[in-house]
Amino acid sequence: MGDMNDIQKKRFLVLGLGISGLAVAEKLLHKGASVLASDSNPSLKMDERVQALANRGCLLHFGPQDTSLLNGIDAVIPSPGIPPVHPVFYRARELGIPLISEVEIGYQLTHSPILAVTGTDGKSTTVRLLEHLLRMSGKKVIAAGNIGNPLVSVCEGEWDWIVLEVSSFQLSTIHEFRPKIALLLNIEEDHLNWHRDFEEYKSAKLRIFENQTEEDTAVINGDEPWVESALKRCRSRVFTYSLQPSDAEGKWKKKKGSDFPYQPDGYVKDDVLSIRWEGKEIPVLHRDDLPLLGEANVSNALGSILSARVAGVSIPLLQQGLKTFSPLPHRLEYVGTFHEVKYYDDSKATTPHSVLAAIQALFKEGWLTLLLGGSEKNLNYSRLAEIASEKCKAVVLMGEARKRLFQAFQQHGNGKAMLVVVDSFTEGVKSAIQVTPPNGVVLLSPACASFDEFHSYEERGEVFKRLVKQYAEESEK
Ligand code: UMA
Repeated sequence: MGDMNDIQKKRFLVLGLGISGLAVAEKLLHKGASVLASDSNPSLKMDERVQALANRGCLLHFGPQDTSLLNGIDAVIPSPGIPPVHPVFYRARELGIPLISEVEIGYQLTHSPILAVTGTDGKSTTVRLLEHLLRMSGKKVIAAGNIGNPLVSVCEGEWDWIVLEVSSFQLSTIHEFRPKIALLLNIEEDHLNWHRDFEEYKSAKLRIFENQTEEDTAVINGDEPWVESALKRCRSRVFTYSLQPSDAEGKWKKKKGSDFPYQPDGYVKDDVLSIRWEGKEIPVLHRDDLPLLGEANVSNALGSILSARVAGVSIPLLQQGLKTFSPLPHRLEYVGTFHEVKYYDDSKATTPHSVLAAIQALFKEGWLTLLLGGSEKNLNYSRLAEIASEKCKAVVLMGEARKRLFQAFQQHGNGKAMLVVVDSFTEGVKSAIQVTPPNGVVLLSPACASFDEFHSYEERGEVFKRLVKQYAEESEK
């Protein structure tokens, strides 16, 4: 992408002035570059940070974005949320104008080592866990990236480690981005309203290893079907981890449909999360001591243990850090027990894959009511419908996706779960409360984004918690 030393001579178009766009425009201006910043939303004109950009010489444009924005531009910085089919991106590619992600700019400007985490589900919890583990061991560390803290805003600080959450959107437009440690958790269908198809989404995720060399480390979930293609691409030192049990002789079973005989470096043995390190087996933590629910979290913890060990955290500090980690809100968060019913807020679960992980964590032969639905991401719900109709006693379908979800349950469900279709989120929560008997569990794990009724998954989760508590108080009166 060229040398960032001649940044002052360049003219950048920053497309989109959300969290990422604002931060990158500020940084480029600070570095002396010329910046034209554009957002399709004219109401942003009055935003204080936008005004500050204008005061520092940034050219601004609001409203419909056409290809004339590219006149005289050397590079375009796309906001991660704007899909690649945007006409300005098309034309830029035709003209040979590079598209450069904000993460790439941050990478070019930093001297600190980066531990990058990507995957479809569990990224943010893993990033926070790694931040906690590294901090506990006395390292100066910051969590950045897709977690909501753009890399460009922190890249010039003096850090022992930057733990960076990277999305497929951000990885699509990297050039030289080369994390010292790269952890890939899982790849499941997601964001098919942005990526052309699953293959393109998967390729974007695998780009996290693209520029690594033998001086770097890749940490890979060995249970994933793409593990072989990832391993073929990696030039870095590789560690894998797996939840697969070993056989009686201690040999690892081959994954179904794969001839790759891997011996994982992280695994669970006799319920203890363990690693093989410098030829020795090291038991790290009993799974019951991990303050996170479900198998998916055990898998992510194995990836985190290996990554943190590579980053220099000792085993005793790893053990202490894992035990003292506090789970993030809206991720299988226990809300409380009201009238003998347990409530869990998993509003962050915006893919079928993450909902399956939640069902697996909470299903115990008892009554489970699942609240499902929200805005559409064009994902495939067939497996979710199959498993949810088997393991849940009731499923409440809501939001923009309710019709497609209903069809999926009709086609792929076993017809055993009670299906309730509602028009609004509030109605959905009330229905879930009404149909769930004492000793049952109500789980909000929507498999969809929240934008049909809310600004964010956080807002949806907060509304869920408020409604549940409100209902409990009302029924006590
Ligand atoms: N816009 C245009 N033209 C368009 C469309 C949109 O100008 O054609 C403008 C919008 O009016 C808006 C801006 O672009 O002002 C939106 O930017 P954005 O959606 O890229 O969002 P940001 O606020 O910059 O936040 C982004 C990430 N958002 C997305 O990837 C959708 C944030 O991740 C991230 O925290 C932030 O950068 C800092 O890195 C959020 C997310 O949902 C949490 N990520 C996805 C996920 O985790 O599943 C990938």
